[in-house]
Amino acid sequence: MAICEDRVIAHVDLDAFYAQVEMVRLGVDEEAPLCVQQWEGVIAVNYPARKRGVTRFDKAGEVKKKCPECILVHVEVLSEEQEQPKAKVSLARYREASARIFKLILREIERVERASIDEAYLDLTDMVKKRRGIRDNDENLSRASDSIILGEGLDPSRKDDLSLIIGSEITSDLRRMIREELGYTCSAGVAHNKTLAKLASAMNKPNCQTLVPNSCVQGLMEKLPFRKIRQLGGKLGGELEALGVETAAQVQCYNLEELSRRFGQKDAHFVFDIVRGIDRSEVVPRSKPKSMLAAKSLSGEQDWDGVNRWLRMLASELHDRMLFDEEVNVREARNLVISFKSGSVPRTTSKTLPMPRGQSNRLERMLKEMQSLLRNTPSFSFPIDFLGLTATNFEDKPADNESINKFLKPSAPGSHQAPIEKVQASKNENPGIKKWLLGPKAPPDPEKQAEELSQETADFLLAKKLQRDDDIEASRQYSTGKSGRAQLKKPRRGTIDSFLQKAPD
Ligand code: DCP
Ligand code: CA
Repeated sequence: MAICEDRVIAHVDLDAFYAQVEMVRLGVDEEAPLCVQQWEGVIAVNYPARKRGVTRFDKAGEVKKKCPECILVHVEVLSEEQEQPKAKVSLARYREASARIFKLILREIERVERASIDEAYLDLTDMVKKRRGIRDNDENLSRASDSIILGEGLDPSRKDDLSLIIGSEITSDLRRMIREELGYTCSAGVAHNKTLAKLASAMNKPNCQTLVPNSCVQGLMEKLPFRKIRQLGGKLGGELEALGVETAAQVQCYNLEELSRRFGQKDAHFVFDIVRGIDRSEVVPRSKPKSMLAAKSLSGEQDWDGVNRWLRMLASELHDRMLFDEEVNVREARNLVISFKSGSVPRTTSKTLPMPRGQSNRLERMLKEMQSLLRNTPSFSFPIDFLGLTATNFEDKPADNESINKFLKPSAPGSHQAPIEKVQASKNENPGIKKWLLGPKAPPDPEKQAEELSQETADFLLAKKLQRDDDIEASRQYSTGKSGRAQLKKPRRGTIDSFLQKAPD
């Protein structure tokens, strides 16, 4: 099969991310069960709590029943009113932690694509090539340090396997740095493309990395439900399902002609390749969010007083984040998208405004312009069930030599990290920063961007959900020991088995 690729790609995913952020912030013991709570729901569960049967679908009360010693930390609430319908939560702590992590990753790795708040793809190809040149005769290369290897093992005399071993060393070093400097554990997949790396990173959580040699890919596809492949989680996957197939290998039975008839040529080629573990998509250097959304589902606001109160709260949150972003990423949003849902209309409507320029008095100017726009929009009618504000269309600002690094300076695990207020206090210093990464400019259509953002979120959640059920089954029979001999390996620390047995989280 023509999957042999020269590239080495890693996918890094923080373990129980929000929960770890709270553990580090509060100095909680690593073995202590902890969940992050948002009102009555649970949004992150650490691994000690998962061991005790707690899942992300539990309510706070159920968590306490299952695990009375579990520490429940509520996400930050912005308003003084602590009641759900009146208050707005803030995810600033997690965004800040994410910024620190990406800063560290970018210090070590050149080509980084931010996939979500706690996930990144790394293209290690060039780094691997450089190291390979000086390490050809290094006997230690027969091992892949602390990784679980899928399939028949690795053969260091093969160029592709050797690259994977070196890639695993780089990834392992990076994970150690994240752990030692910031206090967080993460898991990783190392493979020859993004899709395989992403599949692998979830296989042996927490705090472990999994390698996907080319030789194991067909075996993996034999058992892999194709829905677990990130890009086949959505509509395309649904259409494939209608064919009555379940595994990636079953989809391989359809030739290109048949697939083209059903899905059109472009999708057919994509499906044909992906179910064989072939993915040519590039790691697109990008470490900054494409847009920023502050939103709230409402219980039918009936008048302007209620709507204005929410507009102010959302705009204020968005504005704080913009200030932080302007300093860290040296760029400014050019557009402001207001999205709303009126009770009588089934769809969400979005309207775009130019973002008021300059920081002085900007929050008030944003509010004034939004109110005026909504008052002149006939489809804006009470009751209002949803309001969302998106900052989009970012443009780089000229950088100066000052740096925001002080705000992102790692703090020792357990210590308090720089609060976001510090960043606001410095807003007039106009600091510059060495750009984190030269990424492509945001696409020009802000409404499309807002749509993409919500689609991204939906895809992300769906992909996560699908990932968690039983895809690891497919890999379980293809793990080997470090000897490289084929065997049905009992994974280190039983991580795959426990992952398989646990309730979906
Ligand atoms: N998150 C959320 N609501 C969801 C899914 C996730 O608020 N439905 C937040 C909390 C998570 C963070 O996003 O900590 C990252 O999501 P992940 O799906 O990566 O889950 P975790 O990092 O918590 O766990 P894992 O170790 O399985 O990656
Ligand atoms: Ca995660």
